[in-house]
Amino acid sequence: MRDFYVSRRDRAAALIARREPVVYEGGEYADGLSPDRLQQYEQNGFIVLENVFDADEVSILREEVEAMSRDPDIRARPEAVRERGGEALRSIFRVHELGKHLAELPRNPRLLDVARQILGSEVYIHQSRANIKPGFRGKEFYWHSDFETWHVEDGMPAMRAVSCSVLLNDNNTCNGPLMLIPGSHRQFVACVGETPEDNYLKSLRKQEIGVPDECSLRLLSEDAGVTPVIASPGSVIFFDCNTLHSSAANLSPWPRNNVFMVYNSVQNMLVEPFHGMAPRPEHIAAREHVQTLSPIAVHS
Ligand code: 6CS
Ligand code: FE
Repeated sequence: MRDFYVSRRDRAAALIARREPVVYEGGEYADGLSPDRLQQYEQNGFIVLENVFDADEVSILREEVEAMSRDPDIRARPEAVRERGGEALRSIFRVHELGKHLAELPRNPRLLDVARQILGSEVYIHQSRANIKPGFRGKEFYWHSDFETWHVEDGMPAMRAVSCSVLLNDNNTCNGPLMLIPGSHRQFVACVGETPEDNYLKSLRKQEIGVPDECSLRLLSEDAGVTPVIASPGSVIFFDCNTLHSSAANLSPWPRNNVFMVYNSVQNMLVEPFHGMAPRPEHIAAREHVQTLSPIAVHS
C-alpha cells in the first residue's frame, strides 16, 4: 500500500495536507451529534460534550478504574504501563476488555452513534486505555498526533479514526487537562527521527520519537491557539485521530483519571506497519481481535 503520510524517515519536518474528509458520508450514517455540533467538530477537529454521563454512571466507572489500578493482577500485566523511574501506573491499556463496566462503554449509543456518524461506517475499538494522573505525581504527555504513531507503528492506513475521552474527574486548569490545537487535524506533521525497535516500551512512558518539531507546532497554534478542555466529570471529548494534543503534569492535589477509547472504521483496518518493523502488541493496537460494535440498551 502506498504511504501518503511518510514520517520518521530520512527527511526534514514537513506539513502534508490531509487527504481524507474529517466527517465521512456527509455525517448521515448515524445521528449522534446535531448538525451544528458536527460542523464544529469538522472545523476544530474536536468537540466537548457535557453531561453525557450522570454522577452515578461516572462514579461506577471511576471506581472501576481505581480498583483496577490497585489490583496486583492487573498491575502485573503487560497492559499496565508505569511512569518513568518508579512503580506508579501511568496507563492501563485494553480497559474495555479488562473491566466489567468499562466493557460496556464503547457500545453505549451516546458514544457509539457519534463515532459511527463521524466515521460514516461501522466501527471497532482500535485501542483503549485509562490514563491515571494522581495529584502531585501524574506526569505530562508531550504534543503529538495519535495518527502519526498509529500510521507508522501500527499500519493504520487513513485518518478515519476518532478518539473519545470520558472524564472521570473534574478536569481543571491545574490538574493537567487535555489541550488541543484547533484545526491541526487538517495537516499531517511529518516528524524527524527514526523509530527504534520496541519503541512503544519507551514512548508510552515518554514520547520522544514521532513528536512534531517546534516550528510546525508554532505555525499550527499561531492562528487558532491552544484550547485546554476544562470540564466536569461525565463530559466527553471526541477528537480526530490527527488533532495535535498534549497535557501537562498534574501538580495539583486533585486526581485526573480519564478513559480514552479509539474508534476506527471497519474500512480502515490495520495493514503492515509503515516503518517496516514488527507490529505492536494486540493490547495496544487491535489487529486480529476486531469486533464490530453494536449498541447496548441504556436508560437515557
Ligand atoms: O502510542 C500510542 O498509541 C499512544 N500514545 C500516545 C501518547 N497517545 C495515543 C496513544 O494512546
Ligand atoms: Fe494521544
